[in-house]
Amino acid sequence: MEFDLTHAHHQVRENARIFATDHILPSASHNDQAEIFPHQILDTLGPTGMMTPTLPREIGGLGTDFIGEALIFEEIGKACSSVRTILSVHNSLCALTILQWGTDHQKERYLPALAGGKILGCFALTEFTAGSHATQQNLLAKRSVDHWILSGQKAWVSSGSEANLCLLFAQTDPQKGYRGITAFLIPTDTPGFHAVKVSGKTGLRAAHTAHLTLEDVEVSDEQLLGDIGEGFKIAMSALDNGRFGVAAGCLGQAQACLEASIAYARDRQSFGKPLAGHQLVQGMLADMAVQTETSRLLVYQAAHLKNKGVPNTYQTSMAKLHATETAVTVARLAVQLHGAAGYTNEYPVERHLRDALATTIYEGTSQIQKLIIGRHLTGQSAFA
Ligand code: COS
Repeated sequence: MEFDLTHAHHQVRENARIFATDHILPSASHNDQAEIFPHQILDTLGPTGMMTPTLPREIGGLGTDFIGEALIFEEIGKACSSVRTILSVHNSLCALTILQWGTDHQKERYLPALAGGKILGCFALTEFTAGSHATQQNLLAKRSVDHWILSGQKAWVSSGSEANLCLLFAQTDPQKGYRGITAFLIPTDTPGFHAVKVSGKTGLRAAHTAHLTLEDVEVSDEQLLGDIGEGFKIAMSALDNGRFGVAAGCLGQAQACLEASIAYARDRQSFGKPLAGHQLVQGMLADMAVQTETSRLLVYQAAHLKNKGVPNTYQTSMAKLHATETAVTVARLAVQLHGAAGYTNEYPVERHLRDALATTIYEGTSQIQKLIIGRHLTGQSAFA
């Protein structure tokens, strides 16, 4: 594995850092408090190609590789995990899945618009009774002459109330279990498609989450993504990309909390010297740094495998598990190190702590990641 970044990677990171500093960070706290979905930021981000980092330049992406994507998501995650969440769903779960599984017509129709930020994508797999147990899909797609009629509900869909295009999974043949699940591409303005924003979230408050209800939504065969019955495999392949983006964003959150803590510890005086001179504070910073750097290595390892196009579910789950749990631990230590001030929105660390809590739950909980890792190590499935 190559540890040095190329000149192009440095450039990608610098551009992402400048964008995040100039356009994302200034409104991150306000958008969080007021629950404002950052449409303006996305409008500015679209033309840069950074909304879909690995898509080719010809169709509006940035044309970088997965290390480049990790660098962008790290920089954006440092500034605002809500924006990074929106991008993870848009790029990793929606656009990249269309790139991998779509027909030429679907790619031509959707990818340039997704890449340029002209439309926003979301991903609807979870249901009220199908979270970790994702094979238990209840939303039904029934065949009717030459089209499909979809009815049922989806839960906890990131960007569900804001997106224009929904990659949605439905049961087309309940007798076949997960082999009866099929993926559909559905414009959210299709009659019968309803989204209701969830309120009262602890964190990621600028990244709106919605519950969806589909009432006899009519969908054509052209809107199938992949073949009938291939949906679960498509969902799992999408999550290999999604979990990677989450891990990279959480690396950014941990890095932000570490940097904020170092700055605070150097500045703040206690017992006649800077906090940074106290042994227990140095111990906290050392723990934060080691955990953060371990996340970085795991994210880069997963990126390296993705660049080679080889299976990476095991390494991606390790990166997701470690980086999300680390973001929580490091943000928690950062709040502690900042003392009472860290418990207010005067500093960004409390926002990072609230935001990080969601990342150990969405796109597969930490417990699910451990069971995927355990299955890889033992050959035994705890899900069977
Ligand atoms: N890429 C492509 N195909 C995959 C895959 C992957 N990463 N992982 C599994 N598959 C395929 C398998 O090959 C299998 O297909 P075949 O039977 O044709 O061989 C099929 O998918 C079923 O796989 P598996 O046996 O692993 O399914 P399980 O029921 O054991 O999966 C877990 C269990 C828990 C891993 C899965 O349900 C899961 O990831 N749950 C969490 C869901 C989640 O993250 N939800 C959040 C949604 S987004 S907020």
